[in-house]
Amino acid sequence: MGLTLTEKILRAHLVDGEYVKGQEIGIRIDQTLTQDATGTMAYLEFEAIGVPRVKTERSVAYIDHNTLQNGFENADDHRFIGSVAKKHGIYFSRPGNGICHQVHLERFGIPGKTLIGSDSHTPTGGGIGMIAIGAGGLDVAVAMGGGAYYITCPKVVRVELTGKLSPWVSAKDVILEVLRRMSVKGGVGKVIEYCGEGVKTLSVPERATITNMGAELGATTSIFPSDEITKQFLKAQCREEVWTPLSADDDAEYDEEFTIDLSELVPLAACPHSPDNVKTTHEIGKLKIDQVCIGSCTNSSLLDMLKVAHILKGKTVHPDVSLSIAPGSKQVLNMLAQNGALSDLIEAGARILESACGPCIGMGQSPNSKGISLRTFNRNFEGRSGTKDGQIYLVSPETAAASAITGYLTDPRELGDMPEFRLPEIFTINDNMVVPPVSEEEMDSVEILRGPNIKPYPETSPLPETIDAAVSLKVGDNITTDHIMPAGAKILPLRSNIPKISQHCFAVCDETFPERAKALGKSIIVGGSNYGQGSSREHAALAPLYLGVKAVIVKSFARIHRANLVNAGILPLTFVNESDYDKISQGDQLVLADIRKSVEEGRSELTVINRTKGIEIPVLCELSGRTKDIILAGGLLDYTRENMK
Ligand code: MIC
Ligand code: SF4
Repeated sequence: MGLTLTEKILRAHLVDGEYVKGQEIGIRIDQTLTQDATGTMAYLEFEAIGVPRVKTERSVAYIDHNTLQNGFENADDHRFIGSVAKKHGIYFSRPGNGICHQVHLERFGIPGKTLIGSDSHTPTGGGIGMIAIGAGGLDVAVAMGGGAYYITCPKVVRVELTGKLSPWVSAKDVILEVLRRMSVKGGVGKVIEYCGEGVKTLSVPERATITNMGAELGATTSIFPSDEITKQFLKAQCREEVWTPLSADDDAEYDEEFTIDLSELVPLAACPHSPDNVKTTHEIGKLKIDQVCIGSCTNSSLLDMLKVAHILKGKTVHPDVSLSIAPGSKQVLNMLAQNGALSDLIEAGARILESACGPCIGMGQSPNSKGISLRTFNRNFEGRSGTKDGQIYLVSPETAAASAITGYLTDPRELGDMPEFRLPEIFTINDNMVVPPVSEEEMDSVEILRGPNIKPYPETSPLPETIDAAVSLKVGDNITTDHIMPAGAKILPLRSNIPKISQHCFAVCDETFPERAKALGKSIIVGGSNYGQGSSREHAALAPLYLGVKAVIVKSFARIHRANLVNAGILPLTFVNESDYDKISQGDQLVLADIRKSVEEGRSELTVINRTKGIEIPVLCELSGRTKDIILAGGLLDYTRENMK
């Protein structure tokens, strides 16, 4: 039996465990990336681990999220990250150089390599045939120190692409179709592998749009083969030498498969407030809009921007619409300037933003009250835009640009004939905004620049004998990390200060939570299914840790958040019977008796005693040998330190 591409790469990197689906495996990590909103904490953790130089083949620290500097905090964090990078062997991509995933694809990604990044959209690298996975900052810190990265050995889904996209239908519509079919939890425990004749019709930036937004499926990652098109892209980036051909064997067996005929796809949109709430633009109808934002790591490539510039050329943005555009990297912005397309955008009235995440993470451009905003981004969770009642629709750049002119949601096919958009034979290469690290001999001369807002990792403690604590919060299904630890321009500057940022924990659901949790001293959170979906931010675990949360009991977890809870030493439990969710109320006093002994003995079926209601509830505590030891030690940091002695 042949192998899937996923299995080939994972097997070649296997350093711990057996390649058995559903079991935990440890893989060697070739490359890492961090961004600034998760980076300060990741580098504090790296320092705490105490390895002097990164042991990866390539590690890059990007500054792209916290680029609004309306106070000293973000600028201090940038300086801190820059100094750590310089000292410890990490390349530093300065603010202005672009969004981590876009730049990494252009300048650093290598087919067949493994990459983990402290950002959930790291799977963008799958567009050139990498196994690229989003992870918590601490996992990235451990990988930089040479440690393995652990995942559940995934199932592999084959998505066969046939046909060719119709004019003005876009890669974004492909991934929105996959989301419509699989939902935001359909990818949990799986890698999505794209195959078939249709793959050859998609350029690397198009493939990267699809793998990027595979994060919204909850998938471990997504991957395309590395073929002649990949080679061309790398050649145009003057990196042809890193190319290798990679694909699945013809007789590879998959766990699931389905086909998408690209020629049948039509322009789609994800409606508020979930990326899988997908409808055709026709089903939604002539929706009047207030704002259009084009950019983000999903859709900010040169190809996307050239299409947008073509649509806007000679037109004016509708008087009722504010259009902002953030090209994904300095390379993209520079090439738009060189070929004149930037002028088309400016002439039309677009508000050009710096090459960064910007509005995608609520760093500016929040829409007006109840504002309807079309965005080429990947997430439309409630409140994420910074406007609580904002209505965000996720669309392709083509749909976004066409709508910016008409003032209502517009099917871009109404634009008529589409010219052929080609990637350049050669991109403009200038890595002058990437600072290389100093040599090992010089590292002692580098001073680490620590600003006053940078506070240490919160205190941890080993798993106690018994957990006897009240439920400080009960929430429903599909709680995102944007609910647990909101982002946005006001809160993001606190990412390096856990005591302060924890005051905003669960602000979207219940503003009284932090105070209540602190007053209780120790507590438990109860949630529904797909708890913790969305980002990789470990702050969604570190803030609860700081506030005394000892365990989280839910119907099901999203992958990265569950790992972050374990890393923070918080016990992740699931209901054996989902209906038992109804048997616990906020405020109930719960007991997990002899929990330390049970975990030590590796017992997975445990009983929670609800003392308030006088009932017992069975829960699952599914920990592998390694995660068991991490929980017992009080988290991954303590575990790693102990194991490195
Ligand atoms: C996001 O898109 O939600 C973010 C901001 O990039 C996060 C990381 C973070 O919260 O810093 C992600 O996707 O992991
Ligand atoms: Fe940045 Fe948005 Fe991409 Fe997250 S999803 S990395 S905030 S552009």
